Amino acid sequence: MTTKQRYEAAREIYREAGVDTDRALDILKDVHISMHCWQGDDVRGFDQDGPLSGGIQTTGNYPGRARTPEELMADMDMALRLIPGVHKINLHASYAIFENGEFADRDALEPKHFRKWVEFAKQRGIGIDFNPTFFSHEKAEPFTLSSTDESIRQFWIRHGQACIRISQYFAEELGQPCVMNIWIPDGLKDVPADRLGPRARFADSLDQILAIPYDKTKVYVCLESKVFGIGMESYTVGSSEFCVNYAAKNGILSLMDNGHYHPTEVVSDKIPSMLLFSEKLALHVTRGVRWDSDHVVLLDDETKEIAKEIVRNDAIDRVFLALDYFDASINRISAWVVGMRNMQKALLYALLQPAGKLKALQDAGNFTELMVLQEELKLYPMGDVWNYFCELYHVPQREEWFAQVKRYEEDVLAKRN
Ligand code: RNT
Ligand code: ZN
Repeated sequence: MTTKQRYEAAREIYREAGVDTDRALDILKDVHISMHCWQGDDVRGFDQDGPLSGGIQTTGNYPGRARTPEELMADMDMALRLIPGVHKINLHASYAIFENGEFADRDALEPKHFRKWVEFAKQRGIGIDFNPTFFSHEKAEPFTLSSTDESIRQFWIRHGQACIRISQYFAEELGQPCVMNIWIPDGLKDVPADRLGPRARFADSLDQILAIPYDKTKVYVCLESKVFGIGMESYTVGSSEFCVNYAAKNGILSLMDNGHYHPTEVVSDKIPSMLLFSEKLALHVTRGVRWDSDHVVLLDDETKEIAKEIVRNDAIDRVFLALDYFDASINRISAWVVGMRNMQKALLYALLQPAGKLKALQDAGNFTELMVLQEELKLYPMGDVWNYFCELYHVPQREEWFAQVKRYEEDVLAKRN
């Protein structure tokens, strides 16, 4: 049987369950996911040689890490070729590209330092999202926007402001909004004597960053919270309550990273509450494993639940989806492709649920039938629908894409050392 014939058979099975697979694929093709550049080089960036700091860590030293902008761009291209649809790329300020021997510190970054990224995005017809980099820098230890040292705090405020200008440049050049996410690693390893002071300074710093003029229809500033970091186990300045309240009060977006909460807390459950009170929401989709918050996204239950909350609440246009993980122990291009395709599969899974029927069962108190149907739907032939989607958008089906990554590893990655 051809892929199309399999799809047609699957379409019939879903149709009987009240699901329109053609419509699902039509919606899925328009979902743009922001692919994080930092998976390609273990979050090193191009503006300094120091270690990765901020309580985040990559482990492993799989060969072939991108060492230059050209290598990173080539690797991202390779990944994007294997992912159906049109997506965005997500950059950090530390990925500035300095030309002709010049250098600018984080507080002096300008749009021109990202000219090559704009060129890259333009040629591929994709957008760019952005992140100020408040880590991996000599001035980032131990505090940034919550520092008691006024000159350090001002340095990072200028960095935030510079990043807003760069984000607006991306939006204007590329004709699509830029999501700019602020995350700071500030926190304490052990029991604080003052939890309020750092947060008050952080709030004031954010006020100063946001005080510069910018176009809110072009730049969506977000604030990402976190419950812990390595070396910041006892206290983070940017806690969940801080970030959600600050964002709501100041007209910016909350960004929820599903690796940043207590272990039994799930972002999927937070999404509908956020949607009730905020017009837009941003997500970092990732996978927490014990102490780590940044494993490659799998097609696991929580990823599917996140997708369901977005899809069945009709919020595809209100939720900005980005991936955030970094694994240096496996082929880095595969890490991207697996995560991106899994996010799409999770969305497809959600789109293939008879949402109205399931909701009616819940509302009517038919919990037995609700469970029966939800469980049976898990083995419906989604794979045949997914493969057809891959065929439609000219990317390899099933694990066939991996042959291309292997070849690229032999031809390109293995030659880097
Ligand atoms: C860290 C945050 C943050 C970073 C990236 C590199 O815990 O999740 O989003 O991972 O900005
Ligand atoms: Zn994150």
